[in-house]
Amino acid sequence: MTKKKVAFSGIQPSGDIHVGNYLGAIKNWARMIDEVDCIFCIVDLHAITVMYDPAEMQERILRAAAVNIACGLDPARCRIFVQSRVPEHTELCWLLNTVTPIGSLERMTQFKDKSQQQQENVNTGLFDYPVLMAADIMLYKANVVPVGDDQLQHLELCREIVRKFNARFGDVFPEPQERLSQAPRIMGLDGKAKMSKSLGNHISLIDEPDAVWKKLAPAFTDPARQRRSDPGNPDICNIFTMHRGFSPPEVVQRVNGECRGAEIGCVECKKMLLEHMLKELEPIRTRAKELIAEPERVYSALSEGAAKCGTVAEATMDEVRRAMGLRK
Ligand code: AQP
Repeated sequence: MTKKKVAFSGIQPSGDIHVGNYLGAIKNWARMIDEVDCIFCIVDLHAITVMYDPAEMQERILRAAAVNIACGLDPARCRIFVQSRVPEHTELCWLLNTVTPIGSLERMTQFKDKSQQQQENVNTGLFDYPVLMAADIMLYKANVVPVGDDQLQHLELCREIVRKFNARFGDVFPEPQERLSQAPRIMGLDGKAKMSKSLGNHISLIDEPDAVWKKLAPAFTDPARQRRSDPGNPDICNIFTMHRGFSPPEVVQRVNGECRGAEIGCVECKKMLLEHMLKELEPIRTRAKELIAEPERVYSALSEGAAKCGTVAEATMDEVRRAMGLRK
């Protein structure tokens, strides 16, 4: 029997998980769950590289785990755990630091963007974030990494680290490949930057229907559409990108044609999106809220996931320490 490929994915407990995370990553993860050996990690050690309130962190982790499970990451069919519960992630990060060129880290656009956003807290962890991400992936010898396109540069760096490590210490790690979804970049509702937990430009997966409409109604569309009679270009409209993620093909086709022909206004288009978005998100919201109300069930799934991942992580670290001459 051929061994299943291993997929690793992470999500930061840095705020409420949103439609961008869902269409760009989580929906894809849930689809892969039976095809590959899936490992999903709530990456709390990444989330502390920005300012945060320690009193809120455990609640954020619970919510992130509950939402992911509600999206279909069934702990009976995959491993889901919290990063800081498997200390080998940070040990491997340190070892990989010794083969990672500073120049490569300096080129990372996420570091540059986040440094701009938090000029009072440009910390070493933020700079080293991509090496910890490489460690997350390499610890499980993952072959596949499903991500949104904002993470492609980090993944390219991970492959560089794999090549440098293997060239120096022997062939220990495979080179992981990305798997993008059909909507690898969802823009924020204001159209200025990608939809992010921390930029206040998102629709959360657990927002109530009224709140979703309140955010969707004023959302940025194709600026060429000043009046209903102005023809639009769905290819550059974030609302259309979300239609492709949520609406059935016949609705996507209709919106595409009617927007170009100015037969439909942006409000009508958004109302159609709302209907299909809510249809898909309603069961997720209900299930996530049930799980948040039963934290012990979530914590028990996370502990089980950490125990299973810990065993794999220990074996990899044993191999790495030997390869690097740190053990006989
Ligand atoms: N806007 C997006 N469109 C498509 N995919 C996205 N992802 C994030 N934003 C979008 C993908 O979601 C997965 C988990 O992301 P993350 O939590 O690890 O970190 P992030 O990319 O930094 O997400 P946020 O929401 O923007 O968080 P903050 O504001 O905390 O930085 C990843 O696969 C990511 O590509």
